[in-house]
Amino acid sequence: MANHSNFRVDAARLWDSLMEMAKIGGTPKGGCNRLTLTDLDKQGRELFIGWCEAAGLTVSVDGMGNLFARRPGQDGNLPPVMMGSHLDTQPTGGKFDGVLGVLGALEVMRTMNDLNIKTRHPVEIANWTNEEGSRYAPAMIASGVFAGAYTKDFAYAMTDRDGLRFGDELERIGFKGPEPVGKPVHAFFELHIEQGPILEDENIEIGVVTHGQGQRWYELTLTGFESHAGSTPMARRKDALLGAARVVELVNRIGLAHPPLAVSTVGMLTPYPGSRNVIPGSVFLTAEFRHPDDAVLETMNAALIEGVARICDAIGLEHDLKLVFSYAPVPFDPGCVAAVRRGAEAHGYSHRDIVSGAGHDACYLARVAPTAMIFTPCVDGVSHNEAEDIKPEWARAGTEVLMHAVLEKAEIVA
Ligand code: HGY
Ligand code: MN
Ligand code: MN
Repeated sequence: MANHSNFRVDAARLWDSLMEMAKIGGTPKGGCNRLTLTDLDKQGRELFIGWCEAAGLTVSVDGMGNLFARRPGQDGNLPPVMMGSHLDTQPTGGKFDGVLGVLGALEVMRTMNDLNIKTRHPVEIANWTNEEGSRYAPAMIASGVFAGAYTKDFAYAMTDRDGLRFGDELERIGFKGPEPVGKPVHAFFELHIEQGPILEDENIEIGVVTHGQGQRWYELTLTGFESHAGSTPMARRKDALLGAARVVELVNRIGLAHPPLAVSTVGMLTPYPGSRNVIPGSVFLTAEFRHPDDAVLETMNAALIEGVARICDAIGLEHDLKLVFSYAPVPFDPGCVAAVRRGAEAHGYSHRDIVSGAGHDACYLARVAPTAMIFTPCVDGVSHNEAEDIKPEWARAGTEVLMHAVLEKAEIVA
């Protein structure tokens, strides 16, 4: 195997691209608000496509808006080695969640061009639509359709809080592409910030991701009875917001009951009608659990169902509890994980094995191709926050390890 441990990337060029992309949907606090299928997402996609075409890559779009930028290999009939992530962000997201993986992959392509590297397999960058799941749930829907976890029609029918359909919005921004969703992939690698504190706390440059933890996402509607805040006696109320408050406490208690790895969160809570002198008649809220062991997720699920029923009985509320997203813990491919580890060692970067707390498109790609992830530290472990930040040297290290792993699987021929 050709020695390609000395390939350095152009860290300044990568950083410039990251900062340029961050201007699209940039927020006053220095973050990014580039929600999926918005005009800002369209602008980000178009900027990325321009860069890919300037690097001589051929861009294609599939029926879920997934973007693929292809660099030919010696044998065009072989399935590509793919690397990528997502350009969509949370509403108060950062500059690097997802974007580092897409633009790090572009930097790998640019460096391969600089060094005139030829590979046996084609190499492709992927930008997966709607990884975040903020505007449209479930998350990772487009890599999920690519991996056969959902149908395209299911995805097209998803609606956001304003009732806008995924399929219509994809068409509106001009990225409902002609390519079929799903194709053979030789191997997939995703570079991503850790979004947690472990690597920085331990002063480690590279996370060799062995697993993605499992997740369960819920939507819950509590229904009571709107009535006058001043003239309704306490004993005669059906206060949906009181119920929601107890559910928030329940969800937190369920997470705390499975230390040290379980996490539980209520992220959205919308009372109706939202008038200060009306007892809320209904509340919409979301809950989510995560853990590396599916049996623990099952126990948390049961505790939620029992707890919500008990709370509603006590107050006299109706409830509709829906599981909207669920996947079991994902082990990544040992061969690809070893390639990542070899990349860190070849470049002399400190590294440790780590389980991903966040979900990623790689968790679905692992169903259809040998897959692994590379983590970089992030400042104070902060992500899904406008203060999200990384050091340029971390971006360099992650991108060089990505390049090493991709070239190992794509096989250098010249
Ligand atoms: O929620 C997640 O883990 C990812 O950011 N979609
Ligand atoms: Mn992400
Ligand atoms: Mn995210």
